[in-house]
Amino acid sequence: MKKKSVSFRVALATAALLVIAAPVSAQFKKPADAIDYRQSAFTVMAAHFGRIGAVVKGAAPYDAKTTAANAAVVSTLASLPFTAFGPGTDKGKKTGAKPNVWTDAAGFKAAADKMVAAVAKLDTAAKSGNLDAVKAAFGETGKTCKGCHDDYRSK
Ligand code: ASC
Repeated sequence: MKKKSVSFRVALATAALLVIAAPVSAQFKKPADAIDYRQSAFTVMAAHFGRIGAVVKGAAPYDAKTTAANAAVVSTLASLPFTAFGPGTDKGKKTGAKPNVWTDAAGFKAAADKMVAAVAKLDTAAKSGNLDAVKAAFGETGKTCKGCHDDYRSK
């Protein structure tokens, strides 16, 4: 193999560092990839949020450890979808996002932040092992999901 020059090595190391340091938001090749990513994150969140919902509604037994694990998943994922609503990701594949996600970006961000904050409280409540606290936090979180759906997502 041909020996690589020092400048080539430096360039390679710099590129590798840039990749590691890049924010998650910058890593989509095309709009459809961003849409897939955010929809996938929402799908997994909804699955785990729904499992907590079944407990809250009494349709499934309360197991503190399982509920805490579900809340931890939701909490880990909560902020991820919002890295994937960048400019130009309003099309490229079917999306339920309304145009005001982009025309009212500040409002959308505020709604997202509310959800993320509510999810953090749900996570804390789930870790406490107190079902009443989980129920209350679940209800508050659900309101923030609905608020964003009402305003920024087409039915
Ligand atoms: C869910 C889920 C949502 C929210 C929302 C709450 O379980 O998938 O998107 O709750 O329906 O109003």
